Amino acid sequence: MELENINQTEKQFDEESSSVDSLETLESLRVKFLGKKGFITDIMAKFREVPVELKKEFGQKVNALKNKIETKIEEIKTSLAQKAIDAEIKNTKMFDYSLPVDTKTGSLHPRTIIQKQVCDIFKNMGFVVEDGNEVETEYNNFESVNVPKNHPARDMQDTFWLNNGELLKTQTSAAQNRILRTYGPVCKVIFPGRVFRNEELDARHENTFFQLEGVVVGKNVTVANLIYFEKAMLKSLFKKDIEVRLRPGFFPFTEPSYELDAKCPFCGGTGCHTCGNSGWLELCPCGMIHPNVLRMAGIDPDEYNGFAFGLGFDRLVMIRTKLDDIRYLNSNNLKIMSQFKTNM
Ligand code: FA5
Repeated sequence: MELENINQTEKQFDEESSSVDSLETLESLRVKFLGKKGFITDIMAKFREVPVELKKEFGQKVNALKNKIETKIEEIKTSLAQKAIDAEIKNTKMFDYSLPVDTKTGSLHPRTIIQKQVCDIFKNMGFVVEDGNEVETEYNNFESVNVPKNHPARDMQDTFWLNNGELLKTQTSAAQNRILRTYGPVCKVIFPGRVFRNEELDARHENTFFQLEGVVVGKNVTVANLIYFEKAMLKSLFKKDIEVRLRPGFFPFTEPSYELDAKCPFCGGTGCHTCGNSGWLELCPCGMIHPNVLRMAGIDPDEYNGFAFGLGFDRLVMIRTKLDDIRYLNSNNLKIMSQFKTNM
């Protein structure tokens, strides 16, 4: 009778296990047959009632059935897991290497693009393109361009000083002395670079921005030459005449000094927050190189003269790209930066 019960249970398990299609039904099956109140526990509880001569056979058969059920349940579990993986793979869009490339290409920073364009324009006018350091000596940044210690002009540029007495250059003019020594006395050189000033930030002011400086030294160089080069550069860059104005300025390294402003392209000159309501963007301070600066670079000011300019490069990029806030240029804001392509 008890042996018959084992056979019945096995038959029932075979039937029910053949239709299991989920982990939930498998778990119910396991509880039904192997759980504390399951069939196998029930059968084992009857061991005491089995006649002695059948006990051995009964014990072996129950153990065999228990092992079979455990093994089968593990098999079904593995097979269900595999089916789940197969279904996931089937539903996943696989990478097809034969499809045409659909990747977003990056673009250069607008500052990089426009710097290349401006450098090319100056190169076409016979200028050499040079470089400068970002960490500079006090001598190069100030003294060599006629700004001695305690000169009030030092206050015009709030300086980041380093512990070793050097500084983050506040102006590209810091490279003038080295460049004039290297290329002078007859030369045409531009030198773009990043400069640093401890300034309050607003739509026109950054603490880390770019300038593009230029020097021309020769015999009988005039202010008319300076204006010609500036206008030629702007015309070439904007492909049209840009309205500019020249007003007197002051720089210790130039005499006379001027400020070249461009008409604000955002408001057309009526005044807006980008131009500080003045209608003009201060773009390019410039002037005739001070004799002291030439002298300190080993050039005789009685024989040679020249002009220098220090284009506010980020302001130029703003005008060219119609960005109304200089802070975007250092923001790494891809939404904005990715709009500018190499062919702009
Ligand atoms: C100078 O730095 C001079 N070295 C320029 C110069 C060179 C004059 C050679 C004469 C001869 P200034 O401090 O004005 O000058 O700065 C030059 C330009 O940099 C400004 O016209 C402006 O366009 C830009 N600029 C100045 N401060 C900032 C700032 N905080 N953020 C962005 N641009 C600035």
